[in-house]
Amino acid sequence: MATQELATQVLEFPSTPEIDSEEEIAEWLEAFDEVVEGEGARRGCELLDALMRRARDFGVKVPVQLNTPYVNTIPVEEEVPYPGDRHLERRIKSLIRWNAMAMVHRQNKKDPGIGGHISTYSSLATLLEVGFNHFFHAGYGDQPGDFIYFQGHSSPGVYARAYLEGRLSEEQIKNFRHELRGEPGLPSYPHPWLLPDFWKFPTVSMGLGPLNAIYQARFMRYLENRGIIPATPRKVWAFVGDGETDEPESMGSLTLASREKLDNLIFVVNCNLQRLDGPVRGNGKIINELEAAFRGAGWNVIKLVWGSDWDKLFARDKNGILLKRMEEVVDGEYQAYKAKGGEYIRREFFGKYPELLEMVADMSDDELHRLSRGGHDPQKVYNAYKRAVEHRGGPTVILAHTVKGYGLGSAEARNATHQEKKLADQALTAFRSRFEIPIPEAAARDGLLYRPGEDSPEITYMRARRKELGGFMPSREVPKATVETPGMDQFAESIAGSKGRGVSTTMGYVSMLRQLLKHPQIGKLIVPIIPDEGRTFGMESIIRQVGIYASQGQLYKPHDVDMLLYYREEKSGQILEEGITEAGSMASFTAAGTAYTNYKVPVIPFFTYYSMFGFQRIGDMVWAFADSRGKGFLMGGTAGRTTLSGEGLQHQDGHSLVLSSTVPTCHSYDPAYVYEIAVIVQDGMRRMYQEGEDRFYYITLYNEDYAMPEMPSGVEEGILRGIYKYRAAANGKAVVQLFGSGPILNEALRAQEILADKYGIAADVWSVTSYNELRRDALSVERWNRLHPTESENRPYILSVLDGNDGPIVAASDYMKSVPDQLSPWLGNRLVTLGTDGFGRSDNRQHLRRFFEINAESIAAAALSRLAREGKFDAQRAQRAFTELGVDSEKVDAAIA
Ligand SMILES: Cc1ncc(C[n+]2csc(CCOP(=O)(O)OP(=O)(O)O)c2C)c(N)n1
Ligand SMILES: [Mg+2]
Repeated sequence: MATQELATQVLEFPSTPEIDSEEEIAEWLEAFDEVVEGEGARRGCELLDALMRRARDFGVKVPVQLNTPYVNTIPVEEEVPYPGDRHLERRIKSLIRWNAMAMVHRQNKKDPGIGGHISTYSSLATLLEVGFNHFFHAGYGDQPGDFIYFQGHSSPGVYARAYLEGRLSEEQIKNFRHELRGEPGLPSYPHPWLLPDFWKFPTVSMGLGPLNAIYQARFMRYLENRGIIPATPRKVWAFVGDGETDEPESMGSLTLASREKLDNLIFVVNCNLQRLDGPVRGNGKIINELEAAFRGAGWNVIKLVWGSDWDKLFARDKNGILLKRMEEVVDGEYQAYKAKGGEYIRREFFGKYPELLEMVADMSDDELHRLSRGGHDPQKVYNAYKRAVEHRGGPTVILAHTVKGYGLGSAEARNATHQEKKLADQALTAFRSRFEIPIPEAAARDGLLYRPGEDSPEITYMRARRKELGGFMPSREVPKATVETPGMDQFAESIAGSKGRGVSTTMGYVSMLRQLLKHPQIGKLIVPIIPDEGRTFGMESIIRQVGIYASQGQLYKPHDVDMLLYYREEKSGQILEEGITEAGSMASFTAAGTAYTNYKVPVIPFFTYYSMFGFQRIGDMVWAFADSRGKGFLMGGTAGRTTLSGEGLQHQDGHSLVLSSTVPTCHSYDPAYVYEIAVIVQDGMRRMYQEGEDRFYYITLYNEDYAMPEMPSGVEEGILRGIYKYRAAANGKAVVQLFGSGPILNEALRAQEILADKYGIAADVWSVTSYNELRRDALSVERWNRLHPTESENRPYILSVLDGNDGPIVAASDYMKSVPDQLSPWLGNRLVTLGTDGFGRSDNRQHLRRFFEINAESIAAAALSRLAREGKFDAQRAQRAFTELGVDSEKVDAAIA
């Protein structure tokens, strides 16, 4: 029968066999048993797999089975022996455990409330140590080695190892979480900003590590496929908390990793079954839940559930009763076993079935308590890592069963263990005995740090292992900046103006980008990133020019292939077209923006997106980007609450400039003209890539078309520092100063004409490219003045520019009033701010600007009103002006409407 016909007769898989088929089933099972017993489990698996495939060919509906039994994925007979010195490695690990615990304990005794964590690392120690001793490569040729995203809260363990290695001093360890004492200290968590030669990746905000790791692995392939770096066996390892997997960021991009066949990516989920408050899945099994999710997403899943001491019990388990019991028990119980000890385990776990009790009759309670979990057994961990490293064709996740607070006595596996900072005297001495720390009991009670002598077997071994693997980790290095960035001649077209043609700043930026991509030296270093908005921004020509990166090339003939601007995908494509994921795009921006240190290639990312869906949606990722000392350009397209017409409340952005101002290394600009963008981008590239400054940019881009003027002479400094006079009053000395930003500069210019023509008021117009830069300058000048009362005062840039320019200042932009208000401490009551506070509306620009009172008429009326208050203009005349100009004095306030 043809498959087609069969497919129409799809059969449901019966949950219970029919009575009359029992005999047949028994025969099949017998045959299967023979295969497994004779040729091993793997053969059985192959057989089943073949059967399933055949069933599918015949259209037989096969039930989806995403979970395997609650045992190790790697059967004991397939394990290879451990290659290291188990005894010495245990000694080393014990010392690290001790010092990690002691550094937190001591600090909290000395400075109660300073915090720190001891139970995350205690569960992770073996998983990290097997990696450090056998897997984590520090370098490949002249390329850096593996990338490791550590669980943020395990930092004390990573510090303690570096202390034993002699890389961190005792003084640093003693100043854990005391960074501000005039002595070298250590930050709480992985922060490249604070410890720039050590940490590479900030991970402590849950979910960002796993997401960034996926895109890092993908970006590595991108650089390889584009021929920018050589292909190496380098891996990205991400150590993730099981609680952390609740974050949508952790799990949201799993399919990208399998789709892109990222076999350079390994997740290790530390399944200690607990998060901060209590169990992760008390009523279920986090390992199984994650297994199904990862397998469903196409990952290679390695369950690492049980330690080697269970193997002999499995060997005794002829009828599967042990496994049955393991399947029955939920995580809340597994946690309780570790918290309550051997007698409880015997009664509650093994006691359920007489055969099970019998199975462990010869074991003491203590032995039952010590029956280990996979993530604490170096032999099992080694084998899982080996499999993961050797796996080809896709990413691997290792689900490692561990115990939170392992070895911490009464804190082990308790709900409160995450918050535990100090141990009682008795717990400290018990820890010392259990892990054989060679210090006197009294010293143990004080939580003394302990480092064996330089020539001790432990230190010698650690160093030798790291030498073999290429050096110490983590470690962050920044090569000296060598890029010669282009001068303004590169931007000739952008500063020439549009010769009267209406263009938007977005269009101007896109052609600037197109030119940059052609630059002989830096062209190939540009990384354009877009989350499915290329057409919105008119970037089709760039797609045609440099292609979209597609690891598989283009497996189809695009329908528009005959057109000039067809959808071009290729293996060496330059654009990262991420699809609809701002978080994923930001992760790519992070990988690209830190490539200057992580890959030693100074690529220059331009991430162009819908400004509304930037800072407010992925602000935490931007913060981590800054911590990473990331560089590049965030380009906020479709900016402005009133310039993006029609789209309404959820799309119209009037506040990203408020949010961007909160990030210390982010330099925000709100340019009106294309030449302003050119000056900012040119200088930004120079500062970041030629001078090596740790900074990045946020630049708004608007979609309103108007004539772009040619760049006037001498405005560069003003553009960069935040303000310059664009057009002075035509007749007489100005009595009012009008500040405009973005397209609202045009409204200010129109207001200037209205004031002059209708009311005889002379006004100057200024383009304010960055209130935030002006504020930062003023704050720093003011601080200096405060700290040096005997010296003569310096003046903030904004005040020196305004010298001799009198009268009230009306500042209008397409952003919230708090943006210009950043300058109020220095402009005092001269400042009148107009802005777009409140929710957006669906209408056109004209109506939107009237509604938000930022149109030319509102600006002019505001100027007259202020002049009237100052006695410089007749108040009645000012009130009439509102009516004449169509500004409704009794209209509802957009800020609250
Ligand atoms: C985004 C975010 N939310 C909350 C926290 C606070 N927090 C720190 S650790 C933690 C629990 C972590 O549990 P898990 O991921 O299971 O790690 P474990 O310590 O158990 O290994 C929480 C909620 C955080 N660091 N980041
Ligand atoms: Mg956990």
